[in-house]
Amino acid sequence: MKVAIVVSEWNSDITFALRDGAVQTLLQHGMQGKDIIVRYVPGSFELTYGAQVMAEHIHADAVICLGCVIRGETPHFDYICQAVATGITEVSVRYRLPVIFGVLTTLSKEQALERSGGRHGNKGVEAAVTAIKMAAFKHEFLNI
Ligand code: DLZ
Repeated sequence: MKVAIVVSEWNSDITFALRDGAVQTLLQHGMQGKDIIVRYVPGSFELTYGAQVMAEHIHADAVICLGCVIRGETPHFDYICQAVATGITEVSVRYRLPVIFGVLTTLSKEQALERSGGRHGNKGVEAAVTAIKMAAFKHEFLNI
């Protein structure tokens, strides 16, 4: 299995914690480091393009998109969230590839911290588990 991870550098204290949670989870489930490809984009808005490039150039079983958009700090919060949600869905449909939405969309930095290794867990871990499940789902039908 091969998994590509696209990480937004905006709010990197949060997104790098999501990345670490995702990578650690994939390793714990038996993946090897060489099969986990991590690349970075400037902000969550660019996750769609990042996912598309990964889908085109890496023969991955799933792509995980990790980002963090904070409403209080982001005047065009709704546009970014809507764009990335729609964008990565389109990549998933177009390339017939599981593309996982690991983007925190929170009201405050505190809420983001709680979901990137705090009391609400780590969304990166959840994204990795979802990627594994969806890759297995895909393989089940490829083998029929
Ligand atoms: C510009 C911007 C702002 C204000 N806030 C965020 C944010 O909270 N989270 C995030 O991931 N990115 C943010 N960005 C950057 C945009 O995603 C994008 O990188 C720029 O608009 C350039 O296209």
